[in-house]
Amino acid sequence: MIDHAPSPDQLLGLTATLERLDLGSIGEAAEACRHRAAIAAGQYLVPRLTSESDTIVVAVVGPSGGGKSTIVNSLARRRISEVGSLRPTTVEPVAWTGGEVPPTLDGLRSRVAGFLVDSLRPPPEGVVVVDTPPPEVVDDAGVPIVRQILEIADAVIFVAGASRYADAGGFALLGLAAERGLPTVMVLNRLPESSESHQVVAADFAAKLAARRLLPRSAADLVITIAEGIVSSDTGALAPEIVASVAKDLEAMADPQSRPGIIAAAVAGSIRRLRDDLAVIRTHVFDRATRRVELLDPMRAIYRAEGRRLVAEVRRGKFAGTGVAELVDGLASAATRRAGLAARTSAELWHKSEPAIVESVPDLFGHGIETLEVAHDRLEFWLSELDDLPRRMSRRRLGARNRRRLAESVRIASIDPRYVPGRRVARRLAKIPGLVESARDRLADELRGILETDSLRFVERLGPVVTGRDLTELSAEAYE
Ligand SMILES: Nc1nc2c(ncn2[C@@H]2O[C@H](COP(=O)(O)OP(=O)(O)OP(=O)(O)O)[C@@H](O)[C@H]2O)c(=O)[nH]1
Ligand SMILES: [Mg+2]
Repeated sequence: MIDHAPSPDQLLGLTATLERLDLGSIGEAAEACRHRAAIAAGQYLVPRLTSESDTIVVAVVGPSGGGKSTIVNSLARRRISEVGSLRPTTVEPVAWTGGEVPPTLDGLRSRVAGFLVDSLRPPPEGVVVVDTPPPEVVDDAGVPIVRQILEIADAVIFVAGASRYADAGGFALLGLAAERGLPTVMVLNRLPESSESHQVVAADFAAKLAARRLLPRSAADLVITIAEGIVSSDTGALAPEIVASVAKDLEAMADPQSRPGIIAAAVAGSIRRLRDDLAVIRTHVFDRATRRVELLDPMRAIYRAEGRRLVAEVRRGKFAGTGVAELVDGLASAATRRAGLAARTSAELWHKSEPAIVESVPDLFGHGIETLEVAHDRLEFWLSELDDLPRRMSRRRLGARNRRRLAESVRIASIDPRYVPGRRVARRLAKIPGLVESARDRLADELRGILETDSLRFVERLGPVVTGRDLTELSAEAYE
């Protein structure tokens, strides 16, 4: 078993967190790490650490047209997977199995109808061979399907046609297999018939692989070469002896003595990569959290400054003399205008430092479409509370008429610094110290609240926050 392997429970918790998180707003690199870490933890490590199955999954991968499906058919001596001259031909994985299927294939099995080919002529016992689509075939999220299969495979047969063996896409797939420590059979297929050129091409391929640390040494004999042969229209296969070397390597992987070691290496590789991916995700999350503060702080300061200006102009008496009927309208328009100014300044600032966040939302350059309505509601609420405020602050009962008079004076006093109440009202006001100040403060709170609500549109633009708990899950000690 693996030293310091995380427990299946930890991995299940981690998988749930990874599946729930949305790192799209944090960036493509973080999102790509999240996606593959979720597959590695949930679809490979949990099943491998909880199941007794030692059946291995051998993925046949490589550039389109290299002859992957032809080789699978040739090994099976029957049509397992369609071969064709249109590129790509294979668009969904096909598994060739004698019956037993490890739980690491459950994710694929539920996704792809007709995925399994239970064969009359099965592969060696203890092996499931999966023919994969070429790298350009992607799922709904834009991730190549073959990459996802490489997260759950235990070993690899890499097939490249002679004309495309130096494709970057092929090396990228081999890089993934190497990161996970998967044993990889290299096949150079469809070589010209003259066998002396085989050595030359195989040596060049081996040198390129070794330079990328994808082979331990640059030696042509580490590459299986197959000449272009005759493909049977009946079975889509070459004559079985042509793929004899590949069949032999497959037999070797299937040896019951070898399989536990192959699985242990792949599990260790997945854990190693999972740790690296989690570290990358955490770095991105921290960077984004810092960036969030850098964006939000100045925006909030701009809104607060507009809020202060609005409150100051109300307190200076800009709305003095406005009748009760027009007051809410007047204040709501003023607050909305201030929100529009704050929004424009903030959006321009964000545009300077991170254009992409504001470019697609021109609305951010002005107040929100609901701000005027929100302002109305909040100011109506303030006004309606004035009626009850004297009673609440004095705990005294007041007649309905007196209450209305007092509320009216408080309303006027809140917006007119030069207001002098009549003597009787002044006496009542004197008995409830702080009443006018309280009404004024409540009005200021509502005005500031209108602006703050408008500013939430900026906060939303930055997407969901990754919580401290999520971060703890992503940095669980077992992955350190
Ligand atoms: N004559 C001949 N044709 C071959 C040989 N190997 C593959 N082909 C043909 O090359 C074409 C592509 O082969 P496939 O096996 O479909 O290739 P693939 O790698 O599975 O391609 P994708 O599914 O697109 O990734 C088909 O028309 C095959 O018949 C060969 O050794 N000889
Ligand atoms: Mg194919």
